[in-house]
Amino acid sequence: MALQHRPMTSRDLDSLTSWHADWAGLRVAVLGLGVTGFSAADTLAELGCSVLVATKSADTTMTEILEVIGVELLVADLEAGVPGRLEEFAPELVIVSPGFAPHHPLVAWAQGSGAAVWGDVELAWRLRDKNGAPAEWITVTGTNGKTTTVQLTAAMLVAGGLRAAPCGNVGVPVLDAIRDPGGFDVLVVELSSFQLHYLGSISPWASACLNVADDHLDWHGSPAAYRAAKGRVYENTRIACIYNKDAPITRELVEAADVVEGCRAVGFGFGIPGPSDFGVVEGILCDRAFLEERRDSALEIVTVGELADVGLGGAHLVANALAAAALARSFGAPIAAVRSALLAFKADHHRAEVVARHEGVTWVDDSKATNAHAARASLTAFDSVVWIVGGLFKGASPDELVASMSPRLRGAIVIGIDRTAVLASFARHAPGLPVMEVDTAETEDVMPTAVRLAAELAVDGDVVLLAPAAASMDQFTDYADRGRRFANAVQEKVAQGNRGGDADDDEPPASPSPGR
Ligand code: UMA
Repeated sequence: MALQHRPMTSRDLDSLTSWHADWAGLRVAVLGLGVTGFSAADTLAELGCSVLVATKSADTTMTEILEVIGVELLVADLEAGVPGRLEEFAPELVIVSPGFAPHHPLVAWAQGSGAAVWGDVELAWRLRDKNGAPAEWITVTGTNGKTTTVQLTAAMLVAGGLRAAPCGNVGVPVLDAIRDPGGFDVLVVELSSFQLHYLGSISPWASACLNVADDHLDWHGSPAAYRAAKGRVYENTRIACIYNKDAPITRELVEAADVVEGCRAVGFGFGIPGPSDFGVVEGILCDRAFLEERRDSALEIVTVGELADVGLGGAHLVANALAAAALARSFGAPIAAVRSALLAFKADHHRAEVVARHEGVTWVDDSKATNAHAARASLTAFDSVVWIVGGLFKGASPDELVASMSPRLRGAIVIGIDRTAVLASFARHAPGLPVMEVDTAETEDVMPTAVRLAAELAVDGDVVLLAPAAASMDQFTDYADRGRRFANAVQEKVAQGNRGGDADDDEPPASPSPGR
C-alpha cells in the first residue's frame, strides 16, 4: 500500500546555487539510470545528499557501483504507477532523465508532490563552480545538425587557445563536464528538446537553434510544445542569439525569448550577409558580425569548395559550419582558428559515412538520420538511391518525405517492427516503385536481409542509403548499433561478392511487398 507523503522539509532550494552550498542530507530521487541518471546520482552522492535512483532495470555492475557510493536503488515497473518506496522516500528534489516524457506517471507524480523537479542541466548549472571560476556556456539546439555544430564550435575554440569541450546530448552528461578536474573556459552544450523542456534558468553566453522540423511529437504531445521547448535555448542569453535566416521560425523564437539586455541577434544563411550576419559571398563563408567595420566589410573564413574537401560540402553541413563559426566568434575565437578547425574536421561514424564502394554501387550509412528532416537532407545529396527506411517514427508521418523523395529513388527497403505507415505512404505516393519489406523480427537478421534486398535493386551508379527517418530502438540498441550492423552486413556482402557470390545462391528470392 502506498504511504502518505511526509511533509517536505523547509529546505530552500533557491539557495542551492553553488557546489559549495549546503546540499548535505537533501533527499533527492533520480528518475532513470542511463548516463544522465548515473551522473546525477554520482554527483549528488558526492555532495552528501540522500539519493534514491528509480529505474526499470539495472545491470550488476551498476548495482554494485551504486551500493559502493551509498545510493539506494529502486528497480520497479515505473509505468505501472508510483512505487510505494518512492512515496515513502518523499524526495525534496527529483532529477528527471531526459527520456522521461512529461506525461510519464512518475513525472506527473513528482510535479504534484511538492518536490522541485529539475533536469540534469539545471543541476549542472547550479554546480558549475566546482573547480573555481565557472566555465561560460554556449548552448546549441535544433532538430538536426546539433552534434556536428557543437563539435565544430568546441574545436574552433580549442584552436583559438581556449579550454573548451562539447557536452550534453552529444553523449557526455553536463554534470561530468562540470566535474572535470581540469576545468574549462567554455562548455559547448548540446541540448535536446527533452533537456530544454526540463531546463530551468540557465544564462548562456551565446545560444543557437539551427532549425526546427517536427520530431519527438509523441514525447512533447504537439508540434507547438516541441517548438516552445526549442525556443527555450535562447532564454537569458547574454551576448549573442544565433538564428538561421533560412528557417524563419528560429528568428521568431529569438524574438519571443527574454534575453539579457545588450544581447545581439546574429543570423546565418546561404545569402549575402547583412551587417550582423554570417553568410556566403561568391562561394566564400564570411563573418559580417564580429568585426568593427561590419557596415562595409566582412571577414573571409573558408570556401565552400574547401569545406567539400573535408566532407562538409552538403548544404546542411555548410549551415552547421556557419552557425559554429558564429558561436565561436561570439566568444572571441580568431578567424584563423575557426578556419583551421573547419579544415581539420572529421565526420563521425553513422553520419553520411561511405562504408563501401562495390561494383559501381556506393553504400552509405546515415543511421543518424532519425527523423524526416535529417533523412531529407541526406537523400537530396544523391540522384539515384535505394533507400533503407523505417523504425520508430515517434508520432511523425513519413508521408510527405516519401512523396517528395520518390522521384530520386530506384527503390526502397522497409525495416522496422511496424512498417504499416511507411508502406502505405509508398503505396499512395509511389505506386510503381519497387518496395521490399524486411519482415524478420530477429535483430541479427534485419541488416543482412536489408542489404541483400538492396543489392538486388541497386544498379551501377546508385547509392544504397541507410537514412531511416526514424529512431532505432524497436529493433536496435541505438542508431550507432543500427549503423554498425548495416556496415557489417555490407562488408559481408562485399566479401561474398569477391568470393564469387555463391553464398547468395542459397538465399530465398526477395518478394516485393504486398503493400506497394
Ligand atoms: N527510462 C524509463 N522510462 C522512460 C524513459 C527512460 O524508465 O520513459 C529509464 C531507462 O530505463 C534508463 C534511463 O531512463 O534507465 C535512460 O535515460 P534516458 O532515456 O534519459 O537516456 P540517458 O542514457 O540518460 O541519455 C540521455 C539522452 N537520451 C535521451 O534523451 C533519450 C542522450 O541522448 C544523451 O546523450 C545523454 O542523456 C547525455 O546528455 C541520446 C538521444 O537519443 C543520444 N537523444 C535524443 C536525440 O538526440 O534525438 C533526444
